[in-house]
Amino acid sequence: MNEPIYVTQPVLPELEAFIPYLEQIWENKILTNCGPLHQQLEKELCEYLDVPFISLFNNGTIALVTALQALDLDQGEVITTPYTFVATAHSIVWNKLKPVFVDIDPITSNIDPNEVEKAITDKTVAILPVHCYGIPCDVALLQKIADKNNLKLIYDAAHAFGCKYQGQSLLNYGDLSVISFHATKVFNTFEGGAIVCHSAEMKQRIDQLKNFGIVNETTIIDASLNGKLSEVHAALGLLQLKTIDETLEARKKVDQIYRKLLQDVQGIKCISRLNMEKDNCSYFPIVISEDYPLTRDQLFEKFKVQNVFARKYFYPIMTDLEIYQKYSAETPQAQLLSQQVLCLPMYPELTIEQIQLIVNVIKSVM
Ligand code: T4K
Repeated sequence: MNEPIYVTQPVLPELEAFIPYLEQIWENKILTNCGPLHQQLEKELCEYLDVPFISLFNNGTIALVTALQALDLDQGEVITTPYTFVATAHSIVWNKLKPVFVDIDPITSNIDPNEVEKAITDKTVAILPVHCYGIPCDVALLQKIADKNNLKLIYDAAHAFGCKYQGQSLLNYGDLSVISFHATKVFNTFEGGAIVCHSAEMKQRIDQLKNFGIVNETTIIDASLNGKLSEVHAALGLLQLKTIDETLEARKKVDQIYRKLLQDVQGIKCISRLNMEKDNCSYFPIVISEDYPLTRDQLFEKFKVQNVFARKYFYPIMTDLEIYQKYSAETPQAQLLSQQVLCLPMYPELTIEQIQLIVNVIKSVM
């Protein structure tokens, strides 16, 4: 039996390279609260990602919660996609806002701007789309809708580290963008995340909110969380940045090989990535239609027998989860995609032999 192949495997630097950073931390005894490594990582990330301001967080979820809080939204409705990870919806509810789920465009798997427009009411305060799998949303149209209706636009860009689209970082669109640096992401700091914003004033507000709302010893601006990234995590980020271009290049190769080997398999469609100046190939989702001899769930089980652990990102959709059923909505495209999608293993160290094995499992029933 082959070694287990998981949906992803984190990239890690050489352990020896990490030691000097730990020695520095041990030496100066600054462990957290936006120390020197934290500041350096913010600076280097702004340069690498080509974004004006970034605030690091201990994970993407707290960053999402804080992003919504930072915009001071009056209690109301936030239009979002049901085809996502639960953190997107949780962040809305944590802010005592009401999620309004609308359907997706099945080609991109992202929120459908026409459906967004239809769902706007006088209670709507913001739109929270997700660049699912790192595939850009229709950023131009969404901005137009947000401007026309005076709504805030916050992107859940958890999957979109390093993507460039239509001449700039994908993270520059909207009022705020939130990234995740979780172990399963393209760029990881074990756990971590960040908010990208457009002004020094907003960065200052976010930095205060991620530190309990502290302005100074006697002033607290809001009841907010502790979202700070530690110095150890920041150190790892600095090291990961040194090899990120190689990481992205390796992912692209895996993506290309899969596409080539799967191009003629009846009933299997690889979700296309839009034409981007820079893509991160963060996931490799395939859609299994009725023309394929097995259902998605049967293929998922068949993989498991072969020690291959593909994942159903994203199934079930939010409105099918018991906790979100009270926000139910008609979203047939999201429903269908969630029943047909399977994310294949995708990470830089996946070998040609492993890709071949995965493809053979798919082809073996033809
Ligand atoms: N918004 C969106 C759209 C998101 O997708 C996410 C997170 C967020 C917001 C929130 O960001 P964070 O707060 O997480 O920063 C994973 C991740 O935990 C989660 O970060 C991610 N999205 C989501 C899509 O997937 P699981 O429960 O599927 O992960 P898990 O533990 O089953 O890991 C998958 C595979 O990865 C494992 O089978 C093996 C491998 N793995 C995983 C970990 C954690 C490793 O090899 N090493 C590891 O340390 O949720």
